[in-house]
Amino acid sequence: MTRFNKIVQAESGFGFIVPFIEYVDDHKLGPEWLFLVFNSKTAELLSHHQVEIKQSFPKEGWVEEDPKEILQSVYECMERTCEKLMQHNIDISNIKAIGVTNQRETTLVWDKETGEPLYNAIVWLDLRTQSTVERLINKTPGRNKNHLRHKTGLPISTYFSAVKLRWLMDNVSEVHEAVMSHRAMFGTVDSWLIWCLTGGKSGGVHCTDVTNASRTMLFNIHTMNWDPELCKYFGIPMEILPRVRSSSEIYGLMVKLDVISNCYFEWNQCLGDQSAALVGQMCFKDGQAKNTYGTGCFLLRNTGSKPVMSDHGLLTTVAYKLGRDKPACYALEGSVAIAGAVVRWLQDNLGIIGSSEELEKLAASVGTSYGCYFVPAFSGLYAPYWEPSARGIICGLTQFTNKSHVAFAALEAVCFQTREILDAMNQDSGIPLNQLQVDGGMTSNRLLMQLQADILCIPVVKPSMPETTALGAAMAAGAAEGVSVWSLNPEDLSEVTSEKFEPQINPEESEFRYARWKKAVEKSKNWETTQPLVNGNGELLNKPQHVVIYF
Ligand SMILES: *[C@@H]1O[C@H](CO)[C@@H](O)[C@H](O)[C@H]1NC(C)=O
Ligand SMILES: *[C@@H]1O[C@H](CO)[C@@H](O)[C@H](O)[C@H]1NC(C)=O
Ligand SMILES: *[C@H]1O[C@H](CO)[C@@H](O)[C@H](O)[C@H]1NC(C)=O
Repeated sequence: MTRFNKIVQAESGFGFIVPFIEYVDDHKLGPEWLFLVFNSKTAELLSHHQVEIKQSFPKEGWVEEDPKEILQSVYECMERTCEKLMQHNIDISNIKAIGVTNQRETTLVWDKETGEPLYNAIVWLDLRTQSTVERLINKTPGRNKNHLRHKTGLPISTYFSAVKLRWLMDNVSEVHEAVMSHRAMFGTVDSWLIWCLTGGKSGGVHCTDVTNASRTMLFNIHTMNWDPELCKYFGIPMEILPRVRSSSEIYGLMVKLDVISNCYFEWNQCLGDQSAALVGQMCFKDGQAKNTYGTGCFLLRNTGSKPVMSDHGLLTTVAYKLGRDKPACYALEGSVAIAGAVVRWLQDNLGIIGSSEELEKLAASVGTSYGCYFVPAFSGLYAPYWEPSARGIICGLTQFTNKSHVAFAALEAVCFQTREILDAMNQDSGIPLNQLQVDGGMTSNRLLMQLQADILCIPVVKPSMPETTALGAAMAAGAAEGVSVWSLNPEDLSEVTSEKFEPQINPEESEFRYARWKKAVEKSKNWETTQPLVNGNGELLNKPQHVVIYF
């Protein structure tokens, strides 16, 4: 059992246990569900269980998950966790609230009368809606992908739920019919779980929180409501949308499950995974930022009660709203598509390493890339470039270069990409960040953390406790009105113990390397063209490729 440092004090101080359901997509494993139970007095992890779930890839660029498997794996996690708690003589009737963290954007539609999902969940990084997105953008004045940004904070992209939902209504007859006959319910994974766990077809609660809603493209981040104009734009009937709630309140009473005897869960709560990490990292103040290193990287910077519209390709998103009457807090967000994924690529596609630990060893053995730069633009470049035609390159190779240098360059690439987003954030907000808080699977790589500090020229701070996202969700659940086993007042929170990586190279060297990286990025651009290549007889030589991700 992992012991966490004491970081929060319970208001009532009785050590209630606050579990949450967590979705993890680390770079080492497939996605999995966890059920974790914390002691709300000591923030100690009491017990947990995890179950891996499958993703299917029916066509190139398509990514799906089975909603029933998601639900089953959550049930299994809960059951096993409760068994473990009972083995340790912990009274599970102390469980007062459940939180959930999951991916945003992933889109589900189910039938409220039968309780059955009508199609697989379409996962956030699925690219099937590319042509829909292109069509929508072509229809906007000036072919402007930022046409809806003033309301949503988002560019029109395959990333967000609205286009996925549109695709389901157009292409899946069961979904179409259910929508026509008023039986359809739409939701992200959290909505699906809450609905099922609060009774499903017999009175389940259909809701989501503001952070998930803000990533559908149907939600107005200023009014904090579903927007009738946006719904009309995408042709989506508002009756299928979940009710939008704050990130920390009681959503409903959990039904007693067959699988868990003697276990009465009372409340539900949700918080977006990235936002949960922000809460778990105690980034409550305007200007604080954190980076989560997983398959990709997600940087969030708290901008307080004010939504800041980005001029540098970042997303404006709702970070959290901790209570029904509490103000919403906004964030600027930037994503690096390929971070941990580059480690997997070196392992699975090139076979030059056997594990991610080996990568760190190899890279550490040389301590330099020896002038080698690796731009992993496997699916184009994201923020701040938005160059869908870019492709990955490894450049600066010499006779001397070996796999250790390439390994080092791969780690550096994660750091350079983070710096690019941070620079964009600094420009948008006008105030440079003075330290970066980090979490996620890759932060166990100490070399990476040191490199990150060197390349950013600011300290990188890593909490000693790894499960910050989970703890954030549990804290929001525990702080909900009517539960109140945790206080989220900054004065009540003691300092998180953390490890700090200070920059160790001089800023000139850092700038020099960053400038070289930028040069490498330039070389990666304009590689893949969407123009089909035609031979002398007008025959197609290659199939047109549309690996285009708009932001
Ligand atoms: C989905 O529906 C759209 C609009 O009707 C159509 O253009 C597209 O070809 C369909 N895609 C698939 C995979 O069926
Ligand atoms: C790569 O080259 C460096 C410098 O010559 C050397 O120290 C290192 O062991 C080499 N690594 C591999 C895997 O050959
Ligand atoms: C919304 O999406 C995020 C994914 O980032 C998830 O963690 C959260 O639990 C979802 N739902 C709610 C109600 O918060």
